[in-house]
Amino acid sequence: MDNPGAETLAAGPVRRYDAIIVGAGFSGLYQLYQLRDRLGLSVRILEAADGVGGTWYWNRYPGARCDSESHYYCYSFSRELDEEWQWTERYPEHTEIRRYLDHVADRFGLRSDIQLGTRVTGAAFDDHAGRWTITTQAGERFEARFLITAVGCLSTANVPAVAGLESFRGQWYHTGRWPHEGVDFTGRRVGLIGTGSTGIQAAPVIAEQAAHLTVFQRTANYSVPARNGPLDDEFRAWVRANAQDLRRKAQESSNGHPFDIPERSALEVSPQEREAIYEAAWQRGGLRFRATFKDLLLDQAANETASEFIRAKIRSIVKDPETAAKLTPTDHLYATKRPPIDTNYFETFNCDNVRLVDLKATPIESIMPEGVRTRDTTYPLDVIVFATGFDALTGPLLALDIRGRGGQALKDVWSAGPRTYLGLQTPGFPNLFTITGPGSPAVLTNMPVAIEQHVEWITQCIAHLRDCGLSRIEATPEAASGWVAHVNEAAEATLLPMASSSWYLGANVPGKPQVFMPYAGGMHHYRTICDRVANAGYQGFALR
Ligand code: N01
Repeated sequence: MDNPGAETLAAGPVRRYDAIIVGAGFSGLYQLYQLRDRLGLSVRILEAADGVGGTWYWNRYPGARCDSESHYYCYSFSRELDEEWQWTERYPEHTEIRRYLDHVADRFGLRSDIQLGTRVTGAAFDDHAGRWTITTQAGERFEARFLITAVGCLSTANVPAVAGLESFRGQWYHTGRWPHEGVDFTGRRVGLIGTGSTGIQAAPVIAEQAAHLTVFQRTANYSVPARNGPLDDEFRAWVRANAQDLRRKAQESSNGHPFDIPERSALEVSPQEREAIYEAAWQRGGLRFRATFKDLLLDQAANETASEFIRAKIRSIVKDPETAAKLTPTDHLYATKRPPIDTNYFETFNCDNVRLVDLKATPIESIMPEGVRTRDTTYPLDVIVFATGFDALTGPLLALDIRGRGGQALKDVWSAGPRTYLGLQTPGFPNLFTITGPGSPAVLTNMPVAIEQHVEWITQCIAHLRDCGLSRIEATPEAASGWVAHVNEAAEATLLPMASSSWYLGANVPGKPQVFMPYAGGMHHYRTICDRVANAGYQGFALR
């Protein structure tokens, strides 16, 4: 490497490193640890926020907690870290995840190499020097041989361009940029727009405090109870005793959860047996509901049995039949959009201070000074909460204004949708690695499992370059074309592309190319492909 182990201050204001990492969430922290402590490189993380945590730094909305269970929504690379950290709840709340990541940053001495409050606004590759120049909002400049984006998949807030928002007399917030001091809803009339995982988590908590809550729903959603609760010592001891097995199971699974997925079809058991299996999964709670049968995302008729089970639950929980009908999804199948889990979401609509507005029947026309105006009514509000999701996967990357060889902009190269090889690299952008980018399993997995795989692969790849006296790696156009075709093929083999309103397809952001972005072939399969590519001398990449 150019300056192994040391930061070099070149003449002028440019600071040089072996690698610059953008983002200090789960992926950035681990990537720093690997490159600095395992390879001895000089590395700096540039992070826009004033603290570590990535997604969890920003998502502090009421009810924000992880949908993966705490004992596997965490790193697995350090046994000591596992042994010293104690999770308190089945699903960790955002505060607890931030405490965990703060602990990781301290425990591994990472903070000295993290520069907070630093928003990257540009990155350009100098073909002659073979280096990236990274610029920040404050006008700082950095140079590095490797640029690694660890910007998360769901970090660019999607605030719909509703006419009149600026005229609103009350306060409005997006859940993904929640104020640190919190929001007091006491005595206030709140409008919540959006019923994805976030809106479904937030609605019951807001309803408990607010004078009145109006939920504006565009697409009705399926949700399964989370059944959150405190963890006890017996469970923690079980996790400790089975840590290796849990880790192996998560790594060998299709989506990074340590679940046993039975080798049975939903269609090969009797209706009574199927009902009993769904009922047990409903009582147990969580994303494991999706793992009750092997074919819920492969066979429409099999999926319909799960979808109908949840629809019946909604009808049985929600007392007002008209509200229940509006809350019942009919335009897509269960889990073809990211499945939420909840604590009393459907029950919330039985409260006197909660009402549901079906935006399919009466779309929002504008925001007025006094509230939200739909086609037939104005709803007076003091606070509007946008739980309207993110410009997922590509949004955070394009915001960096990355320019590769010959000055070509990533946004132009991806104008018809992302084109990557393994989700790790894009032709024309040498030495740029993307952690959990489009074309990788990313958002279809329990993220820490996908992140650890990516970080370790990138680290091994950079070590390989160094050991071979090479300085550059770039995906070939042929390999990227082949991979894009494979990503499409993998999606088409599932029911996932059938949900036309899914953010997996970019459908939630007006004007975004509609392409199925994550790799649906399974994390275990993806890991095997990445290992095979590396073992074959980085097949599909040009090295020099
Ligand atoms: O966002 P979403 P989210 N007018 O895009 C609606 C992760 N997550 O923040 O479905 C009116 O899913 C939109 O309607 P439609 C998780 O991966 C993780 O809830 O597009 N409504 C939808 O109802 C999740 O999937 C955890 O028709 C508009 C909602 O807003 C991802 O984040 C917790 C609208 C947006 O739903 C995103 O979830 C929470 C408009 N103009 C979230 N635009 C964990 O536990 C959008 N909507 C880790």
